Amino acid sequence: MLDQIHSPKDIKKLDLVQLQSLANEIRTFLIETIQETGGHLAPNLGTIEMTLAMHYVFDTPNDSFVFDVGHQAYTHKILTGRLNQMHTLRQKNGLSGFTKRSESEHDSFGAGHSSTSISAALGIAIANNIQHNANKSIAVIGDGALTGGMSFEALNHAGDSNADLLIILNDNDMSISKNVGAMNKYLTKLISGKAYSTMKHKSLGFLEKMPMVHEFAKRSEEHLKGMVLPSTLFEELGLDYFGPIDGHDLPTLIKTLENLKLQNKPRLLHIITKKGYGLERAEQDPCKFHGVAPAQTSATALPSYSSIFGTWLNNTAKTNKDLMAITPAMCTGSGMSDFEQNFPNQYFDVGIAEQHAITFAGGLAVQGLKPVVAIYSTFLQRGYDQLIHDIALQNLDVVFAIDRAGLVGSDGATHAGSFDLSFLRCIPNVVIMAPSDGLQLYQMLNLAFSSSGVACVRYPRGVSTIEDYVSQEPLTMGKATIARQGVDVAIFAFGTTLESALQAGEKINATVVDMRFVKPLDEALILELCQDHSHLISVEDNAIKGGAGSAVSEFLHAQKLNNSLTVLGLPDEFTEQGSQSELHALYGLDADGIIHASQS
Ligand SMILES: Cc1ncc(C[n+]2csc(CCOP(=O)(O)OP(=O)(O)O)c2C)c(N)n1
Repeated sequence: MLDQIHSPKDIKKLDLVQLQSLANEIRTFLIETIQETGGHLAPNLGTIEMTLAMHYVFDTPNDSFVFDVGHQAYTHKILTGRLNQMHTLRQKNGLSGFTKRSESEHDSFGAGHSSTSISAALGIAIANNIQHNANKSIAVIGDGALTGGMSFEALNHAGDSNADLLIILNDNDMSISKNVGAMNKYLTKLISGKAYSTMKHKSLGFLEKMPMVHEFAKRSEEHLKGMVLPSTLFEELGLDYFGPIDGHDLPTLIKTLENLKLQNKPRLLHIITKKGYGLERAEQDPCKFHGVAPAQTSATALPSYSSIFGTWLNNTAKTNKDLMAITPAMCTGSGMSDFEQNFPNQYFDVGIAEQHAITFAGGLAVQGLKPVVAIYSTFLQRGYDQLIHDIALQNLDVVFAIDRAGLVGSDGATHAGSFDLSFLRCIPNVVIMAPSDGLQLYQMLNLAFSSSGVACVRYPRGVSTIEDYVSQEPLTMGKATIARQGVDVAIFAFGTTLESALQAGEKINATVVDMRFVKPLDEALILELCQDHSHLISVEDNAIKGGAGSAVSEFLHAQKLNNSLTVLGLPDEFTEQGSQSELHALYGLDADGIIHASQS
């Protein structure tokens, strides 16, 4: 049946039995395809029935679906004409792993970062109203994404509006790891038996005021679970609350959505789903199956940068009771699973709340504790003002362990850590270190932890080139080191671009410098090398604009030095998706790209 679905119109012709078989087919297809391509397996297995029901009842692209994060929208992609491209998922020139406006008219809002859906869908709903069209706007948000501050800001606005907005809360009790926080506990209480029993009574009264649905409500006992429950938190905020209902029960989903389609106030449908639904091992370990690697990923014994950070955290906490590690919902990805077990009193998963994570660290710091905020480069963008206003301006002692800096690969532009050097370098009081390997990462974390003020260590996704990395050998703040002596051409390599710089340096007999620090820059060494190197090349996996090469350029200009400088980095455009090595080649950051730059 799957082959016959070319657009959402095709599923509207199906009866319930056929829809159910289509759900099964999609499940089998997703399990097979995602294991090959890699991608968000467990989240997508949990949203098949919901998405089918949404497309059955509503009409995209006139009606708008806004999927939060967009990582659970594979069924939506399949139903909107992208089935035949699914094998290209997350690859260079292939389908995005998230919703993307340029990919389909059915993707009404692009995503990748969490907790934006209610804001965007509310904007669409209010625009629909202003433009006098009756199209529907639907946000799909997970219980994890609901922990993000923007969701609350949007609910605050939505509940006070008359917008024709439907929020579908996809509650699977999981973020990537187990979901956290008071809101999560509240949702659990809502779906408990106690809530159901009061709901049944109250909901019928509500429905009797609505003749169109009254008949239907009487018919369907199961549907009563989908009726309005006054006095939930959402009701108090001004939204009608419906549910909870079983998010894998297609008939109930369809009936409930048909009912909700008739309404035009801000309303929230709470559905309960199981992450990984239908695949036993994913249901058992939804965290592991949140995202899976492509089939042909080669196994390596080398440690990832995240795991090196995790080891450093464990080792350092043994002798530092003041160390407090904070993650905004990225425990596993940040290499903190062992730390969570070993040091539960020094560990805080604050939910998908980067802004809060940073200011919370500031609060710990003013009391003399030593916070370490583990955060992906791309998600640090969320906490930029907090970093400036709450941390740097007060020159608080906070370490930022910035993972996934530079090109991250198949997650694409939404997740690329392309900008951190640019946006950090301009903030006073901030030190920025970029290790060239795992050993240096360990040493830099030691240096960051022992120095006062704001210390950022940014490191990439992937594995270090070396196996042994635990070292108490101190590094000197702001000192670069010459990794290879050559003539005439000097390559200033920032971070892990050192490897390509050394390969290029061998070929063209260039001097290669492991810069280590972006701020403070080793100006003395640059001055020295300017004397007998006419051509300078800087290399970084960050935007050229404002990045580390810019820092070198600013310095040369200030010193009135005329050495020619070629700055290699990311161009002034959002980066592609693809493997990291494909992208390094594409942007001229591999050895060939550096050699090419030395010849121009
Ligand atoms: C701002 C931001 N921080 C962190 C992430 C990483 N992230 C992607 S999905 C996810 C969990 C989302 O949980 P939920 O909304 O419940 O969806 P589920 O995967 O459980 O369906 C997280 C933390 C992100 N995408 N955006």
